[in-house]
Amino acid sequence: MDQLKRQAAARALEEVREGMQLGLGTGSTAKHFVELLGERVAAGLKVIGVPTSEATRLDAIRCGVKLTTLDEIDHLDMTVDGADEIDPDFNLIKGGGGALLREKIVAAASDRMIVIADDSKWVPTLGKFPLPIEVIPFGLGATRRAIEKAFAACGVSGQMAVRKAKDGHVFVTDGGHWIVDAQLGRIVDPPSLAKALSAIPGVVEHGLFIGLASSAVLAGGEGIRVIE
Ligand code: ABF
Repeated sequence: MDQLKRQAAARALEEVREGMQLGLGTGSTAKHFVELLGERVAAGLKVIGVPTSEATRLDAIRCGVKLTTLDEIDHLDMTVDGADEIDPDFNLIKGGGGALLREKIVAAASDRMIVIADDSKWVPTLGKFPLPIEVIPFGLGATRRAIEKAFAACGVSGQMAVRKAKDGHVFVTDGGHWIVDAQLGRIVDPPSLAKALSAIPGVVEHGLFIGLASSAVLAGGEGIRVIE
């Protein structure tokens, strides 16, 4: 599986050109991309990156990839990031790694977003993977009730749980927020659900990425598939 992820990362690397400003994703597949990019940088390629998490920031530094911020530059040419699920309309679920807020800010500032993944992430309908929703801890009860109403209005329902870290404490995002994971099973209308969740005051961001990805590089037993 790790080999497949590295192959997808290597294929996305072929899209990188000299001088590009790149969004650097988070997760095990994106980590391969950062490492392979680091090899190209060591060989003389000049690019600059904006990381989508503290983990990726540290990886990029370790790999010798020069970094900047979205305050210092006004756009990104391309973002390369992983996903938890991808549907045929390029709607995504992201956030299993907890970095969805920065990932979405970076993707939205990019001219293109390439999703890299092993082909188990390609699904006919989103929702088997629990939908991460980043929330403000204050007033969480009210926020959860509002989320339930949004689910009902969009024809979905399911259990919600505040994400825990490995040590058993509440998982805290890079932005200092919490994540609620919702087991929805099947999201019939991802754009409508995305809109409804974004309208809730206590929701900082959610893991539905709609209209952001422009292509997917999927690695499977039969090789690499690029879907555009
Ligand atoms: C990030 O990492 C996330 O949005 C997604 O949750 C996860 C995918 O991880 P992996 O590449 O390790 O499967 O892209």
